[in-house]
Amino acid sequence: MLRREFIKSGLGALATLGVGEVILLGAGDAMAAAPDPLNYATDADGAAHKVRPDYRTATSVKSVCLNCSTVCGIEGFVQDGRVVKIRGNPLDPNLGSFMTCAKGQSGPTINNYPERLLFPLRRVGKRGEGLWRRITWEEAYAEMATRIRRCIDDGHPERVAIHQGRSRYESEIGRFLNAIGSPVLLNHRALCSSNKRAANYVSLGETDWESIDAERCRYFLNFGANFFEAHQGGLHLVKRVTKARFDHGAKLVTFDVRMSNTAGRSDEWFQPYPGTEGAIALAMGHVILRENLHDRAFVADYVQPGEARLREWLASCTPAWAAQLSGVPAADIERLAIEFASAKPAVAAFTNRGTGAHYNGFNAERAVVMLNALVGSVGKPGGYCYGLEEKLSPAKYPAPQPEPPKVTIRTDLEDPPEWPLANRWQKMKVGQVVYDYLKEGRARLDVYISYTIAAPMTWPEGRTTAAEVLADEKLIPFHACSDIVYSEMAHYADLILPDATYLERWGMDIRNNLELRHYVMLRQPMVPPPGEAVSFPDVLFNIGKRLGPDQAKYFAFGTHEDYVRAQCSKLPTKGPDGRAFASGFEYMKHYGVHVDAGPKAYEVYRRALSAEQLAGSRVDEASGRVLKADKPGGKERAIGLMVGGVAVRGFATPSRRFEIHAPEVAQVAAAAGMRDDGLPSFHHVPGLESLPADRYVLTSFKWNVHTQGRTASQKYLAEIVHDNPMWMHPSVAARIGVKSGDMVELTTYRPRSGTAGDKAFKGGAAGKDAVVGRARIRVFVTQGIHPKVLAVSNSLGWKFGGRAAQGRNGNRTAVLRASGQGATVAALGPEPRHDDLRNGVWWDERNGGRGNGVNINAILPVNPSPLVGMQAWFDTVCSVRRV
Ligand SMILES: Nc1nc2c(c(=O)[nH]1)N[C@H]1C(S)=C(S)[C@@H](COP(=O)(O)OP(=O)(O)OC[C@H]3O[C@@H](n4cnc5c(=O)[nH]c(N)nc54)[C@H](O)[C@@H]3O)O[C@H]1N2
Ligand SMILES: Nc1nc2c(c(=O)[nH]1)N[C@H]1C(S)=C(S)[C@@H](COP(=O)(O)OP(=O)(O)OC[C@H]3O[C@@H](n4cnc5c(=O)[nH]c(N)nc54)[C@H](O)[C@@H]3O)O[C@H]1N2
Ligand code: SF4
Ligand SMILES: [Mo]
Repeated sequence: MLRREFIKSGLGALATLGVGEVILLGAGDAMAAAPDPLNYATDADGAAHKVRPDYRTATSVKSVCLNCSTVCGIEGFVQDGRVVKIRGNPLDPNLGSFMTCAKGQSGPTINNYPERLLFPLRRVGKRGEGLWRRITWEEAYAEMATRIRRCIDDGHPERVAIHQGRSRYESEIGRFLNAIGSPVLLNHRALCSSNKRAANYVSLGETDWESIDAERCRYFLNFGANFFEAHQGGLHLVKRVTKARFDHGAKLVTFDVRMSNTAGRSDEWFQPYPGTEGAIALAMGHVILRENLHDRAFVADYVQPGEARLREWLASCTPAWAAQLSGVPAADIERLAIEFASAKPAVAAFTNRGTGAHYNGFNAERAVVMLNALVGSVGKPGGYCYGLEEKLSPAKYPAPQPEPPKVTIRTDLEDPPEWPLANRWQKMKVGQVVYDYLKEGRARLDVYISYTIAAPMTWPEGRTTAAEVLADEKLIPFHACSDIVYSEMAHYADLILPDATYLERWGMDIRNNLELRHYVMLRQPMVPPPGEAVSFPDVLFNIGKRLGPDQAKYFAFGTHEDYVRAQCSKLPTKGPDGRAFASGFEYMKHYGVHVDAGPKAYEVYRRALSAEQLAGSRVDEASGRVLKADKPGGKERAIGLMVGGVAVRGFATPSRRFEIHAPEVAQVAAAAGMRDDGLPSFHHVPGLESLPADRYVLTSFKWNVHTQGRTASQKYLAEIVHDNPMWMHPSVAARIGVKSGDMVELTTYRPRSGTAGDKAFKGGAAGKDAVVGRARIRVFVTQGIHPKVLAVSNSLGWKFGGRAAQGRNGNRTAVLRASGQGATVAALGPEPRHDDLRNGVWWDERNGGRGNGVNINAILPVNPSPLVGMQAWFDTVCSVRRV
C-alpha cells in the first residue's frame, strides 16, 4: 500500500511533501521543484519574471564564502529575498579586494537549487533504498535525543560520533560532544593536509600553515601546490605572487607531475617522478651548504642540528643522486638551489598536496620547509613567515557560559594507535580508516552523525568500503546526515537533517593571514534557509536541550546567533572609520571583519621574553633553553632560548629552535617499531622505486571551478567543468594505441606497505597484484604530464546531488521510469516555470553530451602514510589498456 498509493517520487516532489508523506529518492531521480531559480521571481499574481538586479536598491550583507577552504570575506546583495550578487569584502586582509573566484560567484545558485533538501526525512524501508517519510523537527530531535541519551545512560557516550568534513564549527560541535561526554569527533584532515600541517609543527612548533610574505618575495620554489586553481588560500597567494612578479620580477618555479594552471604560469616547470620532492629538496640543501650560501648566523642561533651535523647528513644527497630518483636534471637542481639561496632572505620554498599526499609526504614536506631555515628566510620580510594567533581562541572569542568540561577519554577511532603523530599537535585523526575500523570490529558506534562529508564520493574506496559500511545497519546502527542536497552520503542515512547553506547561517571564521596580523570574520545569513532547513549548530543545540538537565544547562543560552553574539562580545565597538556600535556583534555585522592592530608577525622567534615571562625561569646551559615551571614545583617547560645573551622566544618546538632534527619524531617512531633518524631523510614510496614498463602512478587533482563534493550541484560550475577525461602522455597513448577521446580500462592496485604500523592495518601488506578496482574512462592525450603518471580529477561522477551534479535533464516521465519502483505519484506539486535544469543540462549523455564524468575515488585504495596517517592519494599504482 505504501508503495502504490502514498509515494511521491523525485527530488522535485520534495517541495510539496506533506508531513507523514513518503517520497522515493534515488540515484536516477531528477525532477524540478517549486522554487524559481536564481534571478527569477514570482509576481503577486503568480506570474514569473526575470529579476534584473539593481544593486542600488539591494541590501548589502557582509559574510564569508565557504565554497572552498580559502574562506574569503564577501559582501552579498539581496533583492526580493534572493542573493543576486556576491563580491569580495576588501576589509578581509587576505583578499583585500572586491574580487572573488568563479566558485564564489556561483555560491548563491545553491540557495535556489530546485533540489535542496527542505524538510527532515526519516528512512522507511531498507537503508539505501531511497524511501523517505517527511517528519517534523520535533520528531527528529526526539529520536536523536533518545538514542544519544541511551548511549550516555549505558555508560558509552563514546558510541556517539560526529564525522565532519570542512566544518568551521569546532567550538560548537566540541561543546556538544563535551556535553554528552564523547571524544569521537572525526574529520577529513588526513585526506587533505595532515602531513603538511605536521611538518610545519615539527619544524616551527606553533603553526600548521605558513603565511608567505608573498608580495615582497623574490623567489618562489613551489613543490606541488596548485595555488592558481586550488590551495588553501590560493586566491590570496595568487594575488600577491602576481604582484611580486610584476612589481619586482619575482621568479616562480613549480614542481608538479602535471601542467596545472600554476605550472603553466610559472617561469619554470619541472615534472619530478612522483613522490621524489623530498630528495630534490635535500639535494638543494646540499648545494646551498656546499656553496656556503646558507645564513650562517640563523643556522647557528636557531637551527637544530648545527651546521656540522647538517653538512654530514646532507653530504650524500647530491644533485646527481636526486636527479636519478626524480628525473629532474642535476644541473637544474644545482642552478635552482643557487638562484634561490642567492635571492635570500626574501625567498620561500613551500608545498601542498603534490608533495604531502604521499607515503613519504611528512619527510618530503619537512625537507622543503628546511630550505627556508638554511637560507634564513623564516619570518623575514618577503620570506617564509607565519602568524601567531590563527585559531579562534576562547579567551578572545568566549563561548556562552557555563561550558561543559573537556572530555578526557580516548578511543581508537579518533586516536588510532598505528599513527602516533596524527593527533600530536592538532586533532588530525585518520578519517579514512574509520570505515575499516568499524568493519574490523575495532570500534563500535551506536549513533553516527555526518556533517559536510561525502565519504562515498570523496573518500578512497568511497563506493566500496565506505558505502558498504554506511549501508550496514549492524556496523552503523543509526546514521543522521546533515546535508543541503540529497548526496550519496544522505542516501545512506536514517535521518536527513536539511542544513542551511553557508549563505544562510551564522559563524565565526578565521584563517592564516598573509598580512601577518590576527583577524576574524563573521558569517551571517544573507537570506533565511528555504523550507524547514536548520543550521547544523542549531540542530545540535536543540538536541542538547532535549537530553536532560545535565546536558540542557549547556545549551540554555539560546540559538546559534546568540552563541556567535557571545563570541563577539570582546570585540571593539568603534569602527576603523570612527562609527560607534552598540556591541562587538553589531560591529561585526556591519564590517564583516575585524583586524588586530599592531606590528606584523615578522621574526617572532627573535622577540625578547618579557620580565614577567622570565620571572622564576632558569637557563639550561647545555642547550641554551630558558626553562620555567608553570606552577611552583611543577614540571619545567622550555619557554625561550638564549641568543647572543638575550632571552628570546625562539620557536615553540621542544628545543626552541627550528627543528630539522626532531628527536621526538625519532622516539615516537621507535616506540611504534619504525626506524627513523629524526631527520627528514628520503625514503622512496614503497612500490614506486622501480615501476615496470606497463605500470603507472595514478594522480588526482582539483579544478579551478570545483571543490570536491560541494560544487557539482552548482549549475554554472557544472556547466564549465562536468567531464574528467584521464590525462595521458603521448608515449603511453602510443604504447597502448589510443588517442584523445578513446576509452580505456584503468586498473588500480593495493599499495605495498613498508612499516610495522601499516602492516597491522587492513591485514598487512598486500600482495604484488591485489586489484582495488577497475574503471572505464576517456583519455586526454597531452604533453603536459609526466610519462609515468596518469591523472584524473576528482569532484565529478556523482550519482546523486540532483540534476546539475548528475548531468541529467529533468523530465517527469523519465524520472518515474528511472525510479523503477512502480510508484504512483499522488501529487507532484506545481510545474516549475523557469527551471533551466529541465532542458538546460546540455551535457546530459542522453542528449549526446559528455555526461558528468567519472568518480575516480571508487578505485583509489585507503592508504595512510606512516606516523601521521595522511592519505597517500598520489601513490596509486595502476595499469591501463585500450577497450
Ligand atoms: N578550486 C578548488 N580550490 C580548492 C579546493 C578545490 O577542491 N577546488 N579544495 C581546497 C582544499 S580542501 C585543499 S586541501 C586545497 C588543495 O590544494 P592543492 O594541494 O594546491 O591542490 P591539489 O589538486 O590537491 O594538488 C596539487 C597538485 O599536486 C600535483 N601532484 C600530484 N602528484 C604529485 C607529485 O608526486 N609531485 C608533485 N610535485 N606534484 C604532484 C597535482 O597534479 C596537483 O596539481 O585546495 C583548496 N582549494
Ligand atoms: N581523488 C581525490 N579525492 C580527494 C581529494 C583529491 O585530491 N583526490 N582531495 C581530498 C581533500 S583535500 C578533501 S579536503 C576531501 C573533502 O571531502 P569532504 O570532506 O567529503 O568534503 P566536501 O566534498 O567539500 O563536501 C562534502 C559534502 O558536504 C555537503 N555540503 C556542502 N555544503 C554544505 C552545507 O552547507 N551544509 C552541509 N550540512 N553539507 C554541505 C555536500 O553536499 C557534500 O555532500 O576530499 C578529498 N578527496
Ligand atoms: S577562493 Fe574559495 S572562499 Fe574565496 S571566493 Fe573562491 S570559493 Fe569562495
Ligand atoms: Mo582539502
